Amino acid sequence: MKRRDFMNLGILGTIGLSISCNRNRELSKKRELPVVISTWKHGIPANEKAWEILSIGGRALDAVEEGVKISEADPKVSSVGYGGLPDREGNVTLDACIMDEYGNCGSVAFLKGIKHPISVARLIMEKTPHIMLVGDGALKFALENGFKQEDLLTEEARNEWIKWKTEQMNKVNEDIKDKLKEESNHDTIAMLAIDLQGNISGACTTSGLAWKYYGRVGDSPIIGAGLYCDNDVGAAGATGRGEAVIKIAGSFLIVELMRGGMSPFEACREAVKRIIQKQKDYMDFQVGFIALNKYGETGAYSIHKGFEYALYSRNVNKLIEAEFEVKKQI
Ligand code: SD4
Repeated sequence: MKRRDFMNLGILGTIGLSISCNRNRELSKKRELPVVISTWKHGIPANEKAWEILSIGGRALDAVEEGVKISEADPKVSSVGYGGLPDREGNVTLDACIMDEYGNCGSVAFLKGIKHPISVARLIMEKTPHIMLVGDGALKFALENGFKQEDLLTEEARNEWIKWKTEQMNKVNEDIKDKLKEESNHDTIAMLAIDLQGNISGACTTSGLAWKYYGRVGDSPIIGAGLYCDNDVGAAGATGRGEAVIKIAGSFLIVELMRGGMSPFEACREAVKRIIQKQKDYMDFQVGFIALNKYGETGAYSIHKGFEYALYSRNVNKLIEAEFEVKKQI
């Protein structure tokens, strides 16, 4: 490279940097905190709970934990906690993770019989030298720390499972037999919040895909896939087919794209495009992302039409349909 070209590049770089610094200064002045964003319609009551904490100056970490507990306890939410649809053998197995403003995180996977896996994840984060406990180990830890074991399979979820099993037995085609039911099972809650102090935390909790294999773990408890937070930049969370999200380290990717200057919306869209470019079967599954940056800006994007998210900011809690790449709704 010639010296002059090199100097021109240097000047362009400086101009770019100063434009982005100006934008950041403007955003900093305008930011209105707190803000909480979460996936799907049941994010509305979850946001409501989170807002009670955020609006009185509470910590984002407490807000996201208490917020998602509303979905975990709701038997009508068929992809989270109590009332979640079981695996193919009839077991409700739960995955969850949480991350705070210092980059601490905790996670549980393949946990059975505990209604609030998010609180177990938080306890692992705060009370152990570890990040992730799974299966029997996670259950043992929960019971030793005062959590109660209960049957999380509701009558409705059990009936759905029996219906699914009967349908499978009547099918001759092996391919169809092995297909997971996910089209109507996209209710995982990922919640991101920024508090009045400007600190960011996130939580993600799910019963995973219905009729999954026994022992299957999705993206939701995987730090960087189902959830990621960086207090200097922002946070992201995911819903939909976990395998697709893990393959691109979805939430980490979005935070890194925001670090590079993208808005939350642009970063979510770029992550969806990444899935579409590399995963040829994207017409068969849904993935939706939400993101929040340190200025309180939010964004979302999904592969298919139909992904909704709940946004509580400036004292208004509303349900918004995300923009999407493909019109076909699944
Ligand atoms: C999983 N991502 O276990 C979860 C499922 C989901 O809304 O998001 N459902 O793959």
